[in-house]
Amino acid sequence: MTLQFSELADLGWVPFFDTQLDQDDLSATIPVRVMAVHRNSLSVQGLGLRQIVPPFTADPDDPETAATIGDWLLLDPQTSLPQRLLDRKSLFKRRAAGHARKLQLIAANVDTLFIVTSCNQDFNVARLERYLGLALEADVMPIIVITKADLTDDPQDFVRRATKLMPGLLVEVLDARDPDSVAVLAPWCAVGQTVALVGSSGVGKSTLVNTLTATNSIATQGPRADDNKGRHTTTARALHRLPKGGWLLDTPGMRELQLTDVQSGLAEVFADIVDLTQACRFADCRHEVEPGCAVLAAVDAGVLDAARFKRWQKLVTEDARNTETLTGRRARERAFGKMVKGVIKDKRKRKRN
Ligand SMILES: Nc1nc2c(ncn2[C@@H]2O[C@H](COP(=O)(O)OP(=O)(O)OP(=O)(O)O)[C@@H](O)[C@H]2O)c(=O)[nH]1
Ligand SMILES: [Mg+2]
Ligand SMILES: [Zn+2]
Repeated sequence: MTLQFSELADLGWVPFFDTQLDQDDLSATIPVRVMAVHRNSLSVQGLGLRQIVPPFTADPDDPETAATIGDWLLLDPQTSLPQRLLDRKSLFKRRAAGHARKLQLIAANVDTLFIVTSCNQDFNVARLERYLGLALEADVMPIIVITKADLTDDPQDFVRRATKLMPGLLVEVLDARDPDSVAVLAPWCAVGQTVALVGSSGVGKSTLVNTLTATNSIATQGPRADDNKGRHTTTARALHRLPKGGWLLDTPGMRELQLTDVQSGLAEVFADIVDLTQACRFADCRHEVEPGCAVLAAVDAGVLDAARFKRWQKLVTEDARNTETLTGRRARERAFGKMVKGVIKDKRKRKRN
């Protein structure tokens, strides 16, 4: 069963979402995409429909089921209230800084992540690997976009170094100010495609967005004072239409994405090392001093780059630390939530009797 509406495809609807609907859903509800998130409401868009609806969480016990930007919802046409959150193709999430480390959803159903760096001192393979881990963890296809090609004699050297990060990785080098140069990104900006950008300050993200959208709607930034005030030129969380028909995610949250819960993403970036660990003599090998360590052997034999191995170790340690504390906390929070619910139920029962 397929929804034959090109307008939905325009919004990013694909068969993956069709398969989640039965005949009743189709006749009784309207699929809409969350196009913008406001403090206390969502802007949604569907077939000939633009509307503001209240926030929606499918399972109050699970913060991951809160509708976020890019999500697809089924609306009840009578009440205009969201009824259901469709499964996502991809999800960016992060743990907020600070003590509670609350889960924040950044965006759902992004197809492509442009990992932006430039042909200068910003180019840093360890940082790129982190971003790759984030993309793969979120189930989003990463593309390395290297800007400022015009400022170096040998842009291809940067391409070579980036391409080595992962087998099959796509890398583009360009001048972010030049529409002809930026045109290489067109395939990922076409109708129905949703793209997002990450990268350090000053690499040219806003410049790239301006060129992609052929406007000056998103301010580029010159050097600025180092207090963080006024730093986030773009504060809305919204999907913006690209001239090629795709959607560009614009949210400050992408800036704060960090390395939490990204084991599987990292395992993909460093698949070769993970494979090697299978051959270590001890299942709990830490690849430090253990006899029969296949990873150390590969480094010794010159098959595995020692610096890359070090970066992997550092990422894995960091991730383990983050995840461990989170799992513990989450379990406690769940237990507490259940307890509170139980008490409330109890009270209600007693009142009724
Ligand atoms: N020569 C050259 N300059 C560029 C290129 N891309 C960006 N710039 C310049 O680099 C500076 C920073 O670019 P922005 O687009 O503001 O960088 P940004 O990534 O948005 O930075 P934040 O918003 O701070 O995260 C601007 O002066 C741009 O004009 C490029 O490909 N070539
Ligand atoms: Mg910017
Ligand atoms: Zn080992």
